[in-house]
Amino acid sequence: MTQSPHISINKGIYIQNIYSKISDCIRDGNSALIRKLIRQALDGQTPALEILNRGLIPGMAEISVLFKNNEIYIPEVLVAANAMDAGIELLRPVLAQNTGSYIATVVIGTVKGDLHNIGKDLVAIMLEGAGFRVIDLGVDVPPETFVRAAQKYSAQIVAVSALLTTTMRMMKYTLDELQAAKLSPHIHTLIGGAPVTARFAQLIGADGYAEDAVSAVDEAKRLMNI
Ligand code: B12
Repeated sequence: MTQSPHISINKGIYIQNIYSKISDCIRDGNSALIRKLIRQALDGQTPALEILNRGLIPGMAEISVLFKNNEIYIPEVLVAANAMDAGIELLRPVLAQNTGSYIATVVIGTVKGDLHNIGKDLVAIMLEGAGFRVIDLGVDVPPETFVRAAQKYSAQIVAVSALLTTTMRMMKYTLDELQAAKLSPHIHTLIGGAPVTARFAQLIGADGYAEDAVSAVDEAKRLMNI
């Protein structure tokens, strides 16, 4: 039976409403309500990626603008980041589902001196969902820890995140350490984070760059010749 146009328009408005409520929850730091809304949306068969891209990400983008304009401060940003994390945790099992066999192993982390984890976590989740084995080293990761993990897990890709202009240079040190370690076979490096550009990636000799989590998957596949 085909759905009546009224029902589908109403459903569209309802979903749109959920997206904007999810965004509001990020701003208000309301983790409890965000969990409830995401469960509702998932129960209603809303794709997890849509919830991420149309609810959570715009919510965090709003926070970024408010923070930049000094309309909110670190404590509010932290509360918003916690709500974002609460939402991501619910989407993780859906986004990171994979078939069981791995394309390749990726070691990922945020560079030393940098505590931003949200974007790096999203990249990790999307890579996992696309069939990569992901070893997440967390935040504030020194170059030598990247090298040791790459060796230990026989990684094919090392993915490095930085969100501060002051920690971008740590990406170069990390890549230099990886190169100096002469790991064999050659490890591909993939970098990203809000201040990072393709030009910067080229400048420091990274093999790949992506501006968001979805294109990070394409870029990782390109590096693996898939
Ligand atoms: C949340 C946040 C925080 C939170 C972090 C909480 C957490 N658990 O992560 C807290 C409050 C702790 C924080 C602290 C600080 N922050 Co802050 N923070 C932000 C904010 C508002 C949002 C970042 C975020 O989560 N975005 C959402 C995610 C989804 O986007 P994303 O991180 O960009 O990730 C995407 C892409 O970049 C890409 N990507 C990310 N990583 C990778 C990795 C790879 C391999 C690839 C391929 C792609 C990729 O894919 C992701 C998904 O699509 C940004 C604003 C901004 N415009 O970025 C400021 C911002 C990054 N912070 C800033 C500053 C200044 C700080 C502090 C120095 C503030 C202070 N005075 O203490 C401290 C630094 C602490 C430290 N040592 O790291 C500045 C940086 C300015 C600069 N030019 O360097 C920004 C830009 C805000 C601003 N406009 O002033 N911050």
